[in-house]
Amino acid sequence: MRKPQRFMTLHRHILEGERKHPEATGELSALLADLALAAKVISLEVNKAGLIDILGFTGDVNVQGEQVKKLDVYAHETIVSAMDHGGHLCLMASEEEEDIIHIPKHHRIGKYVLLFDPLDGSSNIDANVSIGTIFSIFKRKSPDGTPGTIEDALQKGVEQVAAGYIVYGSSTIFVYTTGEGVHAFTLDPAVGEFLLSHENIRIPEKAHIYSINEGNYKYWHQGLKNYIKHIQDADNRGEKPYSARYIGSMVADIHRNLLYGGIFIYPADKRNPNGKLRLLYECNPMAFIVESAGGRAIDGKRRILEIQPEKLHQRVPIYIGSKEAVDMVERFLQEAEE
Ligand code: AHM
Ligand code: MG
Repeated sequence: MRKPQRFMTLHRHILEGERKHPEATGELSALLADLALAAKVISLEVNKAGLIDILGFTGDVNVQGEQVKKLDVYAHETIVSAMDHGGHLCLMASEEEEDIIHIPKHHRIGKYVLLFDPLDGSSNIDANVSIGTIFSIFKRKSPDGTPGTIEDALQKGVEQVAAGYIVYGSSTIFVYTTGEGVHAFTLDPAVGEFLLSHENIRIPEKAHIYSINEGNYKYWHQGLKNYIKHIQDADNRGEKPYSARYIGSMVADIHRNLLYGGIFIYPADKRNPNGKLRLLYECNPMAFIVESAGGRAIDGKRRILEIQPEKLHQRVPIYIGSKEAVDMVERFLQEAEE
């Protein structure tokens, strides 16, 4: 990782990236800038989460007589209203909404598609644990100028033109890639800007952290049980032992593993043959980011990015992180099947 230049804002970084591509129209940059604004608004609200009770916002109506929204609904609505009139999108889809979201009439219809999970890990909010927004951007397949169709949303992850996440943690960090390096920007709340804090992140090839909900052990398939046992025994083989770290908030778990090296697993098990996490809103964007940082992401057999989505809210198992670790779990899963 190169030491960042000082005072490189997210906006400037995106523009400089775009200048390397003379064919670029500036639309993707503008779209990412709109998303960064939505992230700042959500971050402000996340930081106030614990105050709702203290300030007497009981029930559903706050002191101004406004409806108090659940934070995930608030995040969803913030992103939709920040993005639907920019003129860059032909449609959106959100984990919080069943169907695709069309661009309202009278707004320009653009050439990009935005898929997002507005507030992932929202069960952690009340405990002040990190949560995040995840996004994925594609170019449309349908003809320009027409309203987008579901086929625009159901593209393989390899077609992504950009993806990223925002983690609302001890600080707010915006991480994005256009496939050429993964970069992180930390929000300076005083100036209200995301400033470059980690340029060209490379995930360490070896993992020393594993992240999985071990409470589900009895439902796991044998290959996964064997793999977890194997890494827990690392020190018996004279190797550095693994640490278990599981926040239960995918954005925070993957962000940490991206920086320190690790594997995050949400497997298929005997109860849930497709795991829990969503291909379009969680797994594809994270797979694009982690692969762009030198890691791997599979569903056990296939590369996540090569799965053809069949429906908007499709779930897939995921094994994602440091390359060597994903290679190894893949071998254990295969061996148990033979
Ligand atoms: P959500 O989209 O309802 O917030 O659920 C997704 C979250 C992920 O952030 C996290 O990795 C996972 O659910 C944790 O699930 P579990 O509690 O089953 O371990
Ligand atoms: Mg989610």
